[in-house]
Amino acid sequence: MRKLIVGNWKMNGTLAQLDEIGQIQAGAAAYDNVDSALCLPATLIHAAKQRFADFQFGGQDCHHAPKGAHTGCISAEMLTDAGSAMVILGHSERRSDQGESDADVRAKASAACAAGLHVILCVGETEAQRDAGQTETVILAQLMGSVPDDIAAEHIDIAYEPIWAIGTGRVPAIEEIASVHAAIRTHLTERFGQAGRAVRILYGGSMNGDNAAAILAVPNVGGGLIGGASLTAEKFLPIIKAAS
Ligand code: 3PY
Repeated sequence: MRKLIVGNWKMNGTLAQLDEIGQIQAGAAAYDNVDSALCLPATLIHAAKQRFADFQFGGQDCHHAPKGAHTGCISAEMLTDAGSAMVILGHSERRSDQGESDADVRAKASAACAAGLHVILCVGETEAQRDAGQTETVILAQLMGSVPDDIAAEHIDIAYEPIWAIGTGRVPAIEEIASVHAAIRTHLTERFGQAGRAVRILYGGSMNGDNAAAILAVPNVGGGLIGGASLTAEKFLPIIKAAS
């Protein structure tokens, strides 16, 4: 299975960063056996797609409704209109900052698929849940609650992002990553049959050029969702290279 390396720019980047995006796109072209993409602030997607038409861009959230009186929100159709191919949904920062529930994420995922977007759906446990030995229970409950039953498996990837590893420089042991990814794979195949085997399960949380090769070699790790290390070509390209 081809690996997918997606940068999550979060609330970073203005038009001044278009040149950096150009360097990422140019460098990533050398690794044509890897799928790479950047999920940008919504304000940058159209300009980036206009300048770098061959590269894949995405958003970081969308509303569940197609349009209407939702001040400040962005619909899935607006993301496709701006040039997005994908959208990150259910990131832990949105689950905590905006109070998004599994049901919210599920509704957004259905809306995104209906608009033709590929969904990268995030799950992850807190440090307290991990310490209490609840990691698998939490992850499986999030998958059950937030992945729509009728979603076509080829339209979704799952990103496993332990919350305590995001932006902290800490990563789980390789065995922990292997065990959570295996549990996610079992859930997907039990639920979606053969199609569940083709869903990529990305790892996210402090992935960088130094640890990417070891993490990407773990069975059932189909790529990475990268935060801070995706903001510059200098840091992001080594991760894409490690996936090649
Ligand atoms: C991180 O690695 O910081 C992320 O949250 C990626 O989504």
